[in-house]
Amino acid sequence: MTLQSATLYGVPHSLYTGRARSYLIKAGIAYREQAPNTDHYLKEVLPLAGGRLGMPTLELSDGLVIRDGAAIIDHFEGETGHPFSPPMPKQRFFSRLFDVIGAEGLLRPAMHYRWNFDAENLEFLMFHMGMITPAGDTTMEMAGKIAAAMRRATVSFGVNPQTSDLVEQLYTEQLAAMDRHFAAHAYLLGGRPCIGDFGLIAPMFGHLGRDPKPLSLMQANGLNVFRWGERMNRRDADLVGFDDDDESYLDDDAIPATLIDLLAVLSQDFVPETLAAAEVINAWIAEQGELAPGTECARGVGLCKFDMRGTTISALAQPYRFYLLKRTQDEYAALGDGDRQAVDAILESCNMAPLLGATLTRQIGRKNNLEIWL
Ligand SMILES: N[C@@H](CCC(=O)N[C@@H](CS)C(=O)NCC(=O)O)C(=O)O
Repeated sequence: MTLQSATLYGVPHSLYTGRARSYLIKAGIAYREQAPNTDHYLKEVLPLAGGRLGMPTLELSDGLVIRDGAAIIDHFEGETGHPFSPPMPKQRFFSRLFDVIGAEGLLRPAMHYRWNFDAENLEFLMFHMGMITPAGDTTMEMAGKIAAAMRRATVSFGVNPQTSDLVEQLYTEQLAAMDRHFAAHAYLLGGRPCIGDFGLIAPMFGHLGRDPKPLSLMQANGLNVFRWGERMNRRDADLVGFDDDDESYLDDDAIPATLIDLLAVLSQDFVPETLAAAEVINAWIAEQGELAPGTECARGVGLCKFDMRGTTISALAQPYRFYLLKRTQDEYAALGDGDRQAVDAILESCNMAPLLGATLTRQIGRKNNLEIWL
């Protein structure tokens, strides 16, 4: 099999582009990155991407177009023998769990630290917003419109004046727990990145590891996370600073204690939000009556409400979270008895066990580069 050169449609500051980019770098796939605003993209690529303008989208030299970061990673994993899916079952389960938590579960701090610190970030952000608009007189006006839409999205993910202190408090704890992990291990599961590392890099690079305000927080309070972010954007394993230069997953299907501690912190909003979102989406499905198979999944289908340390958070209920979570649940279903008991004990200890029962009444698939209801 020959790996082809690819064009990655994305921009430096895009959360989801960061996940696909890191994968391409680590997998050694030749690519060039372009903003999704060229004539070629709009006329040739976008129609093949289901008509959905979204970053990342990948175009291969044979004309194949793949929209969606998970689908891009799936494509190459499938072609190359799954080099970033741990071969051992427990590690494979936790890799998938981190993929969904990383890609979908840290949008509040990512958006808050980007859009609610204008003194530190605004000039930097407007420079970057200009990258996704077509060149011309109206560029800055359009950049302003994109920024306004992103501020609205920040609120829809659950950040507002009543919740922002809590978002900051929780992110401080999450960053500290990540820092303790990456002080001991170069990647989530040892000396080699797994699918979960790519999910986690999505919020931790483009937003939280790059915008001025959160970057300064990370450099002050999460140096080991900062180094992991660098490592995730380098071709080599970059184990500088570690005595152990073993570039493999931890022996014996081990799940490190620091990772379990991190999951306990991440569970605090990820679990109640996921349970609340499942309820809202399932009620929405029930209300649809005839939801024809093949109908495109909307980004959100209503607001879910959940309690977090005495504060009510109201956030968009997004079906896509369950598309990724199902893959984690499928890994769980494939575990043998001994491994299942071990995973159960870990999930109980970090309060993540309820996720196993958070399912939708309709499954989500993909067709023509779009997520659809099956
Ligand atoms: N599920 C997609 C989400 C992609 C996504 O939301 N990308 C953002 C940029 S980071 C975007 O393009 N937003 C504009 C839109 O969706 O219209 C993935 O994982 O790739």
